[in-house]
Amino acid sequence: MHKELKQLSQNLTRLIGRTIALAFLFVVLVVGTRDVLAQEFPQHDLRVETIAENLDVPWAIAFAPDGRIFVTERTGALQVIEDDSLQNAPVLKLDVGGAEGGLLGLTLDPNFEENHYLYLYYTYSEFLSTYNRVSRFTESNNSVSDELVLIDKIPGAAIHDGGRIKFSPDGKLYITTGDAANMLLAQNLDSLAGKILRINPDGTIPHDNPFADSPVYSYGHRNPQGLDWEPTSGILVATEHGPSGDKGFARDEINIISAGKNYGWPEITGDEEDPKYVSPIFHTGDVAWAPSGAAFYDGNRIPDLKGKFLVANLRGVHLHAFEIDTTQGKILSEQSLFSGTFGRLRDVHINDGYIYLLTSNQDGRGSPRQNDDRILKVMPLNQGLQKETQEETCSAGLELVIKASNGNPACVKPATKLKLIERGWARN
Ligand SMILES: [Ca+2]
Repeated sequence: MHKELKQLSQNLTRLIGRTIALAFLFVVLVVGTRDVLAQEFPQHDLRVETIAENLDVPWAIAFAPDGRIFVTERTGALQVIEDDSLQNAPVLKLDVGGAEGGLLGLTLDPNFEENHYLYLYYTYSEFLSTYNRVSRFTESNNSVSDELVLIDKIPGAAIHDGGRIKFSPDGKLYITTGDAANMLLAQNLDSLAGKILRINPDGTIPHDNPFADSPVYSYGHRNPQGLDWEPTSGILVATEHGPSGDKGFARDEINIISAGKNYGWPEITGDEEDPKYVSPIFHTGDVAWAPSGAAFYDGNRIPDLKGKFLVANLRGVHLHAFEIDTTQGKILSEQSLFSGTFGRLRDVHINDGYIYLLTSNQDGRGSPRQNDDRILKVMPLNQGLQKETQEETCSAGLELVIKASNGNPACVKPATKLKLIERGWARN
């Protein structure tokens, strides 16, 4: 009897042990899988999904009107995501130089649907020198050709290569350049280093630039890597890496950029003031955030972030949201999102009211997680849950089409919609 009881007790213990192990496995499998696919942030009413992974230091992202997503990898490849999947073959593979330089900025022509022009900023080596250039390519069927160099011999180095390119609302191409590890160049108006440049889309110099026959728009910058225009005022705001590497204090900056102004590097930093220079409207003091890409949130899907200036931070491992009074140059409020969750963030981009983030944990300064680097899509918390039933809506000025091949919805310009339907790519 005792023996049977002992046996029964042993069996029960084993059964409980297995049940616990199975339950644990279930939690690991289910929660683990969920962790890769989507993460919820109830405190912000947000949900984050991974839309591409195993990228190699993604640096900039651009959305074509036909639904394709282009992304640069710093190591030299331009990749494309089509039908929700990262294509095997890169659009372009460039031989790049410059350690922390490489294939950096990317933007599409505002009239991409007509001309298929795609712009890239990249670092290259020539003999013993390192330079950066901005080139225009023509895209066709996920490949590019006909490189036209728009601006060349921007001083480059292993660090401080700038690299963000963006079209302004008035159709000029803006380019951020770093001081190429030579701080004196930032104050030299004859050098393209440590500047924000402004050119026409064909590489010529706009007649209304602040310095005659010069692409220089503003100067005295150390290493700006993010910029965007406030949608309501049209005011340009830029992020800039402060001198944690040169001077031992961080002082990463947010600047309001005006034509022809001098932003002080390396003469003043932080709260220092001098009538010759423009001081930042915000700096990070002793803490290095290493701010990179930035974008004003102009969508409607996430009302809490409406109008806010979002900044992707590398060393700060978070997304920062600033409410800025741009005409007064004052920060009204600020908040930190996703702190530490995704690691280093290189860029933030808004498309159709969603926020896209690029992680940068493979860049040699981070701790890569499983499936890094990734492209993340930030959406309202309830969006994913209601995906099946919720009717798709598009932002103002865009219309909904259904892709013929897979039934997926897409938001496009009305003129594009007609063309896509004509080509049989989409149906109503
Ligand atoms: Ca400054």
